[in-house]
Amino acid sequence: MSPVNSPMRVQATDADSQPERTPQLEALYRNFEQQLLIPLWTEIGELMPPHPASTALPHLWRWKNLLPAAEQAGELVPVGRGGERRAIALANPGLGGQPFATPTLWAAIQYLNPMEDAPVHRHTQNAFRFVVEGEGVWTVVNGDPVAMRRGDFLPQAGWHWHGHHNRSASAMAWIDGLDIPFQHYTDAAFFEFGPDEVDTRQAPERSRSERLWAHPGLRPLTRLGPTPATPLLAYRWEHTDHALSEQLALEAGGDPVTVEPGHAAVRYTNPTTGGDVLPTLRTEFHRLAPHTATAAHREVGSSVFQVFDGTGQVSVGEARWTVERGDLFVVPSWQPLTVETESGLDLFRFSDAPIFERLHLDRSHQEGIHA
Ligand code: 1HN
Repeated sequence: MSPVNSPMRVQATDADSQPERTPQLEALYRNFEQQLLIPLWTEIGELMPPHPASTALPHLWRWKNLLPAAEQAGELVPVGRGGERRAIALANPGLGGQPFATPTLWAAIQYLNPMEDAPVHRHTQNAFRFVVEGEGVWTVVNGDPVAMRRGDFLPQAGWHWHGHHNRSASAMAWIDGLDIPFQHYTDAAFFEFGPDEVDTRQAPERSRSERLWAHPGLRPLTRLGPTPATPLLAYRWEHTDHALSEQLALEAGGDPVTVEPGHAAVRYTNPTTGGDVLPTLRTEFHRLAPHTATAAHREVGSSVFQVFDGTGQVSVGEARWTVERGDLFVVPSWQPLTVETESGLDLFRFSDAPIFERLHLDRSHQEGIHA
């Protein structure tokens, strides 16, 4: 049914403002339809909502279901040129069956068996890996082999060559985040295959990027200019963990350094700018101390969270879940989020916030604070 003839669409606007459906008006609407014209007066409710009303839904994917599905894919589906990656995308139930977690964000679980290689390619989409368990895979980004271990965050900017290798005795799974939906809607994406030869150099303990960039507050004098994406290819768990435990320890000593009581948080940043690691993606790690509840918070733009450790209760809009290690959930634009935990909870988060900030469309609201 076409939009103009759809009773749903007309009801979405103020029915009193709609003209009487005379035969002449029906004829005009048919004429519009034939000419591919749509009058604003039947559409305005949906196009100009009083606040963001995402069709994306709050949704939870449980790691205990995701991981066995990825393992089965590991048995049944080879990885190689063409398919490129054994990545299984989270498809938001409000987004019409597309492989999109939110209107802007892709999230997937990726799985690589022992001795497997995911071939080299590059694309304009910005990407990262986050590892919730396991090790043994390394990713080679523009020729720099980078080991992947539990808790590590590995950004990889658009148009960088990359392939993944597993030469260990065990299979490994991790999550991928990319800005694929955003680049798809905006017709911005390019893709190229890389060489088929496999680069089997085992990743050293520290990648070249870490040897250059992973020294707090210090940068090479030959690399003083800003770069749009971070040159550091691995943010190691020991640093993230330590930064968060220090915030909570300082707070316990009376120093108000946390975002709210019991809630420590860090943002992964580009050391050349202090801004977000990737032009379109913001990534953060949040740690809630035991017996903590956050205030309800909402913001323009969407997020995906993965539980790294602990258990808790999460509510997003009308949805409420008990979450545990590995679980992934989606927070659509402007839906209020609250998190509570008795045991303590570690959460990795990624969002599209840099896009909205750069366009001055960012807005947020925290319970008790008037933004
Ligand atoms: C990709 O290159 C990776 O490099 C993961 O691991 C997921 C999804 C769509 C297109 C390219 C990766 C991807 C992807």
